[in-house]
Amino acid sequence: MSEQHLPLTDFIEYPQDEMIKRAEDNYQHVKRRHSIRKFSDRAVPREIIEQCILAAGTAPNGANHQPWHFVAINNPDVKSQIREQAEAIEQAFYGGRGGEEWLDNLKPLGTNANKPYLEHAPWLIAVFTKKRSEDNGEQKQNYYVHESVGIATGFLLQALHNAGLGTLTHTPKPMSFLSKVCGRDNDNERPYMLIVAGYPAEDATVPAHALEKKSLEEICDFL
Ligand code: IYR
Repeated sequence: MSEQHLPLTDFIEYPQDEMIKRAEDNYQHVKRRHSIRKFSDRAVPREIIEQCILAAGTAPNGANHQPWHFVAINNPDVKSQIREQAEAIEQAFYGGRGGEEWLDNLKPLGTNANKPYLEHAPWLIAVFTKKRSEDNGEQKQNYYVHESVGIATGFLLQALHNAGLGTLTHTPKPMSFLSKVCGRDNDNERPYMLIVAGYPAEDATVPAHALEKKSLEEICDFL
């Protein structure tokens, strides 16, 4: 493809005081995103999920090959298959497979092998990485696949939160069952993460431990 550039016309410049306000407001907004594990079964329109996945698809990525695929699941039968298989894996994990240190580190979160939210939440979004992408029937190599899909998943979580939905990242280990359930069991794609999205249940809680965030000094140096 030949190199063609277009003028940047959609960048918005704000006065500096407004930039500070926007940065602060965004921090206040994103810090209200919490991983929740009790979801309401209230329906969420598909259009909201579509817009959030479109937002995820704008993430910066290697050579713009967009090495991701999303499977948005609302079907109760598919959700119950996912719950059943995820719980079997988590039973092995919590039964000892996770190892003593990991299981100890999870205690403050109060998580266990029961995952009712995989059925209760209206939407599960399975995120897949792709080693190669197709371009006019041609296979092309993808680059920085994990970095790219990680950023896209971050965009997706932010979009879902911004739309007013509760979210949870779920990574049962191993996750290969998701490939089969989602019909993407091939040599090219691997499950990366499962995102749960919906309204929080009325009695949803946040573990106190999860609210302890490192200070700016701890996470950042300015040189
Ligand atoms: N996948 C398990 C265990 C788990 C692991 C981490 I690291 C967490 O931050 C939370 C849970 C589960 O979902 O219970």
